[in-house]
Amino acid sequence: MKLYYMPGACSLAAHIIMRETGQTVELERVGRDKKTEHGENFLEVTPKGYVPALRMDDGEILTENIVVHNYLADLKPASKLAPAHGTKARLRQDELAVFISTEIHKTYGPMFNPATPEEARQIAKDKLATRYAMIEEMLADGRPYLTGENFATVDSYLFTVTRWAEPLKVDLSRFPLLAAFQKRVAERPAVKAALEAEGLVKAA
Ligand SMILES: N[C@@H](CCC(=O)N[C@@H](CS)C(=O)NCC(=O)O)C(=O)O
Repeated sequence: MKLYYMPGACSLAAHIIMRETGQTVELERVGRDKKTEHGENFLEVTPKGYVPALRMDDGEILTENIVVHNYLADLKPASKLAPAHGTKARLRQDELAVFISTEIHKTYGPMFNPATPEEARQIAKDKLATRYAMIEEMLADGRPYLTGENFATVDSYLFTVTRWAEPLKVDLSRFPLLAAFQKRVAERPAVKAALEAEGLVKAA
């Protein structure tokens, strides 16, 4: 399997999941010009032009974060990154994944565009504050990860998008449990390895 990625983009979540589940990690970096590091035209890989895109072993391309995350986790159920299909636990995890995607990930999106005016940035920041308050509330019972004791796909996703707060000047200082969560996830060996492989931290 090959993961098309951009360093530090949302594709980091799938990358972490591949490492957490012990799958062989083949990475292909995509540039802003939509050319990959080995000269592929990324728009021919996926006309959406978005990472993550996963080239599966049968050669087909899979896109959309949540679907890619669940596919990778379901390949390795023993890793327990996603509960079994058809269970209430899976339903709740999927609910959370969609919340992270539509309410958090996609709220950051416009802030990456230098043309987005300050007023729109502030609206996005205010919305993020209300969404992160809900995450903080979830963590208030002392659970280490979003769904409880086990690291799951949604933890990888939340960690990845929340890394953008600092460069985009989103103030998360009101959320100490979230800060502890980010630190906890960053300390996982698979996460460290993914961050190093994408050049986001220096190798220890
Ligand atoms: N609907 C897609 C969106 C993925 C997405 O937003 N990818 C961003 C990186 S986080 C991207 O590839 N942006 C490149 C661009 O806008 O040209 C999903 O949920 O997977």
